[in-house]
Formats: sequence, C-alpha cells, structure tokens
Amino acid sequence: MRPIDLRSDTVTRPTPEMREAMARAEVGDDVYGEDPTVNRLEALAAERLDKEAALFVPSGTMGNLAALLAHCGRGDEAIIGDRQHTFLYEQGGMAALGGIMPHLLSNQPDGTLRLADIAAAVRGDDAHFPRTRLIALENTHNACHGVPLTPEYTAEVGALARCHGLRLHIDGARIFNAAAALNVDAHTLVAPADSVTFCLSKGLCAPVGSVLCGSAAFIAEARRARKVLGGGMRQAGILAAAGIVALERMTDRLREDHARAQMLAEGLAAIPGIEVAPVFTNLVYFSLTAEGAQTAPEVAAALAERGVLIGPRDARNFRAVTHYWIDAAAITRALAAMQDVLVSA
Ligand code: TLP
Repeated sequence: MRPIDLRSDTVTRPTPEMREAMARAEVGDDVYGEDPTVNRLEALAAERLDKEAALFVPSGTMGNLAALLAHCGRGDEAIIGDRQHTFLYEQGGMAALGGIMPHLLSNQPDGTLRLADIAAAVRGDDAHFPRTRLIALENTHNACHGVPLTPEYTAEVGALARCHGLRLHIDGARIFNAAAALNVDAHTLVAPADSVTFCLSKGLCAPVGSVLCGSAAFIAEARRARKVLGGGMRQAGILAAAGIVALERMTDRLREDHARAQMLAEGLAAIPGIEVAPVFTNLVYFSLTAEGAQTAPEVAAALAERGVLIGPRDARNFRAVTHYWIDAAAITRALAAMQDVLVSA
C-alpha cells in the first residue's frame, strides 16, 4: 500500500485529468514566447490574481528570487521576516545571487511584520545606508503554522510601502489556501502587492511549477531574471497544461484539506504526550510533551514503519500537511499509527 504521506503538500502527484491535459498539450518554444499552453496559463494566472501579466517558473524558490532580482539592484535592501521561507529556506539566494541585503524583522506569531517595525526599518537618504527597495510578506505563513494574512493587514503594508516609495512582494506559495480559509478571492489578498508568487505544485497538485504575477513592465524584467537563473524552459506547455487544470479545478477544494487538517489536529490533541498548535489551513504543527521518552525522529521512524510519513522538524516538533491525496480514511489510519507508536509502545 502507498504510504500516507503527510510530509508536505509538495508530494502531491498530478490528478488523472492533469495527466490527460499534459498528454494533449499544444507546445512551442516558450523562450521565444511561442508556447500556446504556457501563454494560456500565464494569462489565466494574471486574470485570477488581477495583475497585468504573469510568468511561469519552475519553482516557488525561483519565482521569489526572480521577483527580488527584478525589484532590487545589488546593494539594495529588502525588509523581510525572520521566519519567512525566502529568508529561511531559499539558500539566501537574494544575497548569494542578487547582492540584496535582507533587513530582518521579527515575524509575529500571526505571520505579520509590525507596521511600526517596518516603518522604523526604512532607511533614510544617506550615503552610509543601503537603499530600501522592497517589503516581502508570506501568505499563508508556513512557519507561523500556516496562518493566512488578512486583506486588511496587507492593505496597510501596501499603503506603508507606497508612502515610502517601496515595492511589496508576496510569497503566496499557498495564497489559494489563504483565500479559502478567509473566504475571499485570492486577488483581494494580493491587490496591494506589486508582485506575487504562487505555487501550482503544492496543494493544487500540479507536478511542477509556480507563477509570478505583476505589472507588464515588472514581468518583462522578471523574465530576464528567470533566463539568467537558467529557468527559460522550452516546450514547457506540457507542465503548464497541468497548471491550468490546477487553477481551474483545484482551488475551490482546498477547504477539504483544511477540514482534514482540523480532523488530524483534534485526533492528535486527544493522544497523551502530544501538544498541537492552532491550525488555520492545511499545516498541522505539533510537538511531543517533555515527559515522553521518544524523540521526534524516533517517532517519525516508527510511523514510517507503519506506512505514515510525517516530517520531524527537530527533537520534539513535527509538521504534518494535508492535501488532495489525504482523505478522511488516511487521517484515521495516521492517528491510529500515532496512538500505536506513542501510547501502545
Ligand atoms: N516549502 C516546502 C519546503 O521548502 C519547506 C514545504 O514543504 O513547505 N514559499 C513557501 C511559503 C514555501 O512553503 C515553499 C516550499 C516555497 C516558497 C518554495 O517552493 P519550491 O519548493 O517550489 O521552490
């Protein structure tokens, strides 16, 4: 039997409808702008997020980096939270490849950056200072338990950015999860932003790809950045075809993943020795209480033997992620395995 894989929503395999669309996809050379399926995906993405233009990229990491390279020059500064994916898990690409300096602020538990902290971080016009160019947010906020940022908060940051002549980028890898959780259209969540990256390859189930959206001039610049990063893909319509199905068919069902995450959280909370953090979307963060003898990697190994994959984050903490391929029966089996490992062992 296939394992119940709760390590991430990145493990999602394409749906049968996606495979069919991929097999039938019309293709051309996308570096020449001639792949009709990529062009269709980009137009659809721009329309869904109410931006002028869009760019298909191989990954969220590249989408964020291409955005930062398009917004900032070498030596410029980007204001970013200390728990954001771009700071923690993208190898410092902004600094390594872009010469962009991160100006780190503390992410609050609700995933926000305090407005006063942002305002205080903006540099004045002085030859001693780097130039502040950009504010970067993340929605949903992965490391802050998958919490969605509200349109009201984002509007406030957007206003602050405009007031200081700064750009606003949103890492919206899971923006459609945020939209589902808040019951709003995704475009209202990104309206104040100059650019947004979202992932097709996570909860939306496409095998590969993300889309970066923004103004036509910004996307032209980001297209250059994608090329120098090695992300100019040729007959990429094969992949974009799955992305179109992802956007047309998979966004409205994300609420089901959120309901399964709640179900998992409630079941875990009832098992002695487990503490569960609040759940907002499809990410369930939980920890082993201090009394237990087993470490998180030991528990994860015992679960894997029982056909359940969950990522330990350190000695005590885990993250479990629900997605299209996790149904209620899978949650029930995962909970039974956890009970077996922690209580019956
Ligand atoms: N996140 C992955 C891992 O890299 C941690 C995961 O399993 O959650 N932004 C956010 C908020 C993300 O969560 C991720 C991936 C990315 C960007 C990067 O996307 P990819 O993996 O397509 O480069």
